[in-house]
Amino acid sequence: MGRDPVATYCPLCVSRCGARAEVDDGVLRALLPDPSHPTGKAICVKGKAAPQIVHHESRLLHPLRRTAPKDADDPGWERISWDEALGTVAEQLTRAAAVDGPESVGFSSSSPSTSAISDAVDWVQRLIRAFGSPNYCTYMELCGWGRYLAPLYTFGASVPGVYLPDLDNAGCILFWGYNPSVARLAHATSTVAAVARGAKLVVVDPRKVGLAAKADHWLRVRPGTDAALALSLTHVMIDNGWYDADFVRDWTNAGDRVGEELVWDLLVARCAEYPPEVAEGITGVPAGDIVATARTLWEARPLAFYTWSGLEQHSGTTQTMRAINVMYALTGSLDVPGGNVLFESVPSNPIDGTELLSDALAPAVGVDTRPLGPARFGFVTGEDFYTAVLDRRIKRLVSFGGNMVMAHGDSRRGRDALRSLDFFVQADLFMTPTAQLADIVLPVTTPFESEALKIGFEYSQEAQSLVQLRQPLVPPRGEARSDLQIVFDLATRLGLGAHFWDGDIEAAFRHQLAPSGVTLEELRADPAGVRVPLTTRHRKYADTGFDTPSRKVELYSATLAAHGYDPLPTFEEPLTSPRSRPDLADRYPLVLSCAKSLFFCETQHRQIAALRKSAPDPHVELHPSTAAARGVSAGDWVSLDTPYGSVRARARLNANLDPGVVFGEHGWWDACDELGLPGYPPYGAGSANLNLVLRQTPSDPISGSSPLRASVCDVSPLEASAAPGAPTSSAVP
Ligand SMILES: Nc1nc2c(c(=O)[nH]1)N[C@H]1C(S)=C(S)[C@@H](COP(=O)(O)OP(=O)(O)OC[C@H]3O[C@@H](n4cnc5c(=O)[nH]c(N)nc54)[C@H](O)[C@@H]3O)O[C@H]1N2
Ligand SMILES: Nc1nc2c(c(=O)[nH]1)N[C@H]1C(S)=C(S)[C@@H](COP(=O)(O)OP(=O)(O)OC[C@H]3O[C@@H](n4cnc5c(=O)[nH]c(N)nc54)[C@H](O)[C@@H]3O)O[C@H]1N2
Ligand code: SF4
Ligand SMILES: [Mo]
Repeated sequence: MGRDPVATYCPLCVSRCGARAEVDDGVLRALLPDPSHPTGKAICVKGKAAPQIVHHESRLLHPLRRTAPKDADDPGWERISWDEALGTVAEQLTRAAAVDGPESVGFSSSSPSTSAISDAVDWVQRLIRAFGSPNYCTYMELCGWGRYLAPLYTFGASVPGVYLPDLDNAGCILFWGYNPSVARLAHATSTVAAVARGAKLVVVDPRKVGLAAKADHWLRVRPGTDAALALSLTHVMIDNGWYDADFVRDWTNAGDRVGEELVWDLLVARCAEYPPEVAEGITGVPAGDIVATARTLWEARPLAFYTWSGLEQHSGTTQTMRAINVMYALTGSLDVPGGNVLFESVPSNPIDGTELLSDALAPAVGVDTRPLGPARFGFVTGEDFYTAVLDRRIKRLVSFGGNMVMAHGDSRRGRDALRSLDFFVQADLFMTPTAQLADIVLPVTTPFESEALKIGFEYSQEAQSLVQLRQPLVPPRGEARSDLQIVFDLATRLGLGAHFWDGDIEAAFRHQLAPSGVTLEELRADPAGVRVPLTTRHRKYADTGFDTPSRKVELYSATLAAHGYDPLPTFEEPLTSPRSRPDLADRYPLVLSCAKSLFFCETQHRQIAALRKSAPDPHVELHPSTAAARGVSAGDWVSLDTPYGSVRARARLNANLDPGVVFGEHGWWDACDELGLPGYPPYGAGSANLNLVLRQTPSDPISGSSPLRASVCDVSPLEASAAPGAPTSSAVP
């Protein structure tokens, strides 16, 4: 490979930034921004650290087999060949399907928002469907429910997950429980440009972070009370006539009757329960700010909005999203220029295997208890997955990335569940607390060692028009293989080759691309990609209505009513907060939430020196007065205490926080040997694993979301002698 930078993109997180790579002698030297790429205006610190990730000494390089029992401190890893590894997996799965049915095999993957599994996730789904298991445990209930699935009950479509904010044309942008400055760089850069051209910005977040500093309104909501805020905003909008009456009349079910009552009157009455003064008492947002924000949302429309994980991990996530969706519907901004728009996409053949779903497919785990939840769409929640493993309905697990025990609440329960599996194979880049529980570990390439096809980059019509074949920049390290190669090889060994072009990935890409008119040869010739001209169509609902039972936007959902849920958006105090748990509030008076780190993706990257040097220790953020009352100073090691145990972190003081609110960080376990910085045990004393002291229950009754973001807690000083000392190895007990 030459020294000229190669056009590529970084798939390490959801932003998928266009980039140019400097490669020298089989070594990735640097990743640089590519302003000519629709997502390439900037590269974040993690992208800049890509060379260190690729070439890190602790990468997994060979397939491994466990030789010691699951509860042994040392799994006794033994190097095996790919043939033996995949042969064993295929044999285990074939036997499982014959003896217990394919549904006894669970599949899992990392979230495509935090990893390059986005390269392969549709193919993973195809494999699961071809194999015939209904049980795919990913993080939909923690990460995708509010954007993708809950809005189906309002709009019949994924708003804001697929109907993305048209930031280039928005009059007003609303980010609710979403911090793109950390989480999705390409959204952040477009928003900065939008604000510079005069768009209004509203940020709803308990912390004043990221774009909140630039916002016209920053609403400091008490964690988990967002539904009350949304209902109050809607109340103010209705009360003042700040809503699109034509859209409401023509395109929502406001005019339908429920018994004697008009849906509209029911909604008006529900919202009237939350006048701004009442909402202030619940949410902590001053009544005047609620009124002023409602005015801006209306007067500065079209409104483009995005919500994300600040709203996803709550006992009331679904109703919160319903409340925000209904408020959004009233602005009439859906699918209009500058609103949330479904951009046209390059025609391609779907490859996620939907056509392979058969009527004989067993029901997914959890569909009986939450019939409208993720299981309805083939996703098993972490809570339900652990239960099904512990009661032996699921006996085997095939996992493409994902650090399940660290990422789901109740890590100990996760460990016990994974230990009890008959067979568990994990494909990953690094050894993790989850991989440590596997029978076989498969080494996976970083995306910079592998090829992937990306059809559309989502953010805008321009971005959607780009098709790019990302080429390997450096050779695979050791014997590592891409997820795509593993899926295709495994499918062939399972006798499913007919659905996988007999293992020929190139033939599969050609099939996928066929309707686009773009060829693999064109893509290979230009690593920067090929653009297919596309024109946005707006107000597509005018063709056939919305994809809901009433063909309209459902302010009132008969589907929810039929299953015993409140058909109107509603607020319920978070079930784990001090107000809900007066029995615990004396001992644990503070509310604990959490947020992502700029420097790491979720539970990854603590071993990368270029990143860890900027964030050497786990932190907990608290108000200076809250700290002072507990004898805690900035930088002190503290104990973060919940009813389920204690973990450690360093205090960071933040005067913008509500004094009753504390923010933690999850994902701390790995050491950084290069900097001599310690790892932390995932389960025992001395742990810094936030999810060790959080629970999967009480979960959202509709979606099964875990309450990771509004739980009772307290903070106390940690004895100096108990503060982390000598580095522990990154090997996990
Ligand atoms: N750098 C980096 N980027 C990432 C990731 C990462 O780990 N690191 N992870 C990727 C993944 S998997 C995801 S899902 C996305 C998530 O992206 P985001 O959703 O932006 O991530 P968070 O920081 O968890 O949450 C967003 C904001 O919600 C706020 N928040 C917390 N509790 C509440 C609440 O109760 N109500 C409201 N209104 N806000 C609340 C937090 O203060 C935070 O600023 O990011 C992706 N990108
Ligand atoms: N308390 C708390 N818990 C949370 C969250 C939170 O905000 N707070 N966030 C939740 C959210 S939004 C999500 S999405 C989940 C994320 O949970 P996970 O999807 O488990 O994400 P990560 O922790 O980033 O772990 C990714 C794993 O996949 C591996 N990996 C990375 N890239 C690849 C690849 O290309 N192929 C393969 N095979 N493996 C790869 C990494 O080495 C790592 O082991 O965590 C959830 N857990
Ligand atoms: S934000 Fe950073 S990690 Fe994510 S895709 Fe862009 S450069 Fe890569
Ligand atoms: Mo996520």
